Amino acid sequence: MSGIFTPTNQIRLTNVAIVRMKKGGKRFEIACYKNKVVSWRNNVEKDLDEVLQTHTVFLNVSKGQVAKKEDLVKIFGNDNQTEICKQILNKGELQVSERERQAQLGSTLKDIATNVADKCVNPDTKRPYPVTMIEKAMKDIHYSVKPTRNAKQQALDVIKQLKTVMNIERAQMRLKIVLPVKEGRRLKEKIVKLVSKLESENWDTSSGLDLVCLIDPGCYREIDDLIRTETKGKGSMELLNLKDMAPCILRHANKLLLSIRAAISANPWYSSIGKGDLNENESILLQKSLGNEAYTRLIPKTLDEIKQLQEQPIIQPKNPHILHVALLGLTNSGKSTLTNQLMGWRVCSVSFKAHTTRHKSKAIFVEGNKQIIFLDTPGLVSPGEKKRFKLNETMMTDPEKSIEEADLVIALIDGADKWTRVKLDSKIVRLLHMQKVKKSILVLNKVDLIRKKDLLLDVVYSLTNGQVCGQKILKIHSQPNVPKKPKSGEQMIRETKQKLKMSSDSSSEIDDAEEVDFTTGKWPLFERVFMISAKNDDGVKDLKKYILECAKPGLWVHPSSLVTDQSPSEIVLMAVREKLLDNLPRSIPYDLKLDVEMFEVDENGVLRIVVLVKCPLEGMMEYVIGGNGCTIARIAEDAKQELMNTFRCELSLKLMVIHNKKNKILKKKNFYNILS
Ligand SMILES: Nc1nc2c(ncn2[C@@H]2O[C@H](COP(=O)(O)OP(=O)(O)OP(=O)(O)O)[C@@H](O)[C@H]2O)c(=O)[nH]1
Ligand SMILES: [Mg+2]
Repeated sequence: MSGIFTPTNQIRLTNVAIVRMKKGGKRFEIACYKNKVVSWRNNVEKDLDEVLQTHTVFLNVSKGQVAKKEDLVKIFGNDNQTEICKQILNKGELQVSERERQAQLGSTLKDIATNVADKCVNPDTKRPYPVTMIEKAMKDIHYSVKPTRNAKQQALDVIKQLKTVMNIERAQMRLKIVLPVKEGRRLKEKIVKLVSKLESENWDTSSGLDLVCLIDPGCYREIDDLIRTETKGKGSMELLNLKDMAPCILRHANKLLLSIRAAISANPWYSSIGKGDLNENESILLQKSLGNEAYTRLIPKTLDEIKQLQEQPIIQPKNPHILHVALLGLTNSGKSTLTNQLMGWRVCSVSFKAHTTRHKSKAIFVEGNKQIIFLDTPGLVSPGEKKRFKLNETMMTDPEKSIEEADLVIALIDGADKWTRVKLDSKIVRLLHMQKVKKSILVLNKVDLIRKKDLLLDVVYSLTNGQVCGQKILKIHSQPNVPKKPKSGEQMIRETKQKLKMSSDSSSEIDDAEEVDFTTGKWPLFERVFMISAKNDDGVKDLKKYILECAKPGLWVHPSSLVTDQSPSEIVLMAVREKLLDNLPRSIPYDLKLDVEMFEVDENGVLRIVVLVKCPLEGMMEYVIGGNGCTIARIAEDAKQELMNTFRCELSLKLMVIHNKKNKILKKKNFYNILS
């Protein structure tokens, strides 16, 4: 008799996390769901069925070999599979692959950093640190993540250790304590010893003592115990504020400005530079009064903050300098990565997929008396690409507008892309030619990906036609390693037209080409060449130094607090789009429409955001949501982390996946939401 025989003691499982225990000279294993073992051990998950794939003890889970009853009785003293599973689950060793272990450690490190950022402030500014800064500091102190302890527990250890390298403290809680007269007299001293600052103290002969104080969150339990046990329920404690953070600095600056203006307006030297601007004397006075706070920079979250920022006057420093820098390059060359690195702040969205940036945006950097405005642009696109990726019209015109505004143009080339690095794209050459009076520099990015670095010299030679800043440069190899790429139809037509010296009404490129051939892929007028890795922050310091040196005397055009001209909802949509691009296959992310449904700051200062992800097809919704909602949960979590780094505050992000057209009908049926 033929057929496949499956032994009865063989069970096959997939996608399992195995926990192994050696006992009595034998090895026993249990099959669990991924990510659940640690939750069980930390008491977060209490339902055993959510952890165990099956209440069965195995000898080998991968081979599906079940343990024999007699072995269980001999070694564990009984054959109760559930009890033995529990023993193994609690004491056994969780088996993970090296890749999984690294991924787990990475995500725990991020969780710890988020917890620390959430709990702590810089005591000087009373403002929280961004998560990325905490992560970096944790790496600097070589903090080793313990996989068996949860992020919250480890965060407390990390805070202690971080205090040795940075100015960090737990954000204080504000409490109101009310005690009857007798208990007030008896306990006041004890309580005062436990608080870090007594803000107010009121005695009333009838109601008793009323204290408002700031405490370290670590002392909360002790104070609570003291009041409950010693007053036998007569005293009370109320949490007024979970975190004592700095008040909105903009309001402070504006109020101060009004009083300064009122005080000096009678003086003869008062003359305003322009509407809302400050003259030098006002600026100096305001800066003196505000100290470093005059430069507190933020991305506004509330309408109030937006309004205040818009109304904020431009405080001119002494001897102000300014520079507009446009970043030009093909999609994916790293323009947004470089902008973020130069800013030291995550302002722009970055993704490995093409066409992440959809609009030009400004990122404003301030150092000393210099204001640098970086103009991040969408990657240069041809009409064909615009149609294929359903891109908006502005993506064609934005780079041109930015370059018009710029004083310095950075042509950014992906140095690791062997197809695009051999020739400057004709769209770049055309734009450089349009504004050739402007200073331009060549920046080769992603050099971390290039093994043979000397090859870059040939690339530079070829892109600059062997000339930088009017000087000839040396050629190392006889011929750069230029791969032959099949010519596009568009390119062949252009070349044929040039050969025939035809001019076409429909193509402005060809019109312009009567004098210059943009297809040569060379630009001999670059002032400088830089080779960098924007991602690894390699060589970016030198580039930044050069940019700062290029700044020219001139009034600042934006208030010093302004970080970007993108609206908060634009930032949110871009961050969600970035993570959709990173996590969804093929062209799906390009077909999704996004809408901000809710954006508000709650009473605890937590930014609450809801974004609608609209799918044109029902089938697409499954991809976006993923099995058990895991894809959309990952996207929400990743986008949340990025947004916390941008807004530098706590936030919750909810993504709702809905059908684009049948919005109303399907809202109930196909509505999915994840709260992260
Ligand atoms: N290895 C490496 N990757 C980089 C570097 N700079 C950027 N990248 C990666 O390149 C990809 C594209 O980066 P972006 O900054 O989004 O590129 P962009 O030019 O703004 O792209 P668009 O907005 O689509 O025009 C991302 O995956 C980045 O992480 C680098 O120096 N080294
Ligand atoms: Mg970009």
